[in-house]
Amino acid sequence: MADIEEARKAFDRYDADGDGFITAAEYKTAMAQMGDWNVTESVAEAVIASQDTDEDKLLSFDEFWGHLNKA
Ligand SMILES: [Ca+2]
Ligand SMILES: [Ca+2]
Repeated sequence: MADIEEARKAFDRYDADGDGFITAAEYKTAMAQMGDWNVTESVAEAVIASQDTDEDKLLSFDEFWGHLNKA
């Protein structure tokens, strides 16, 4: 069971504009800031798609949290 406070902090790090959704571009930028330059646009899109249960190309906190608890 993941910690929801920690998950929220991690989510906020990815959600650069704070609109409550992580886009592929935000994910890519956040990974680059953490030093992972291997995450290209298409890798970021694949990561978002793998967790995006309603398929709107955006990762909501519920989807992010659901994925953590599935792992
Ligand atoms: Ca956002
Ligand atoms: Ca979604």
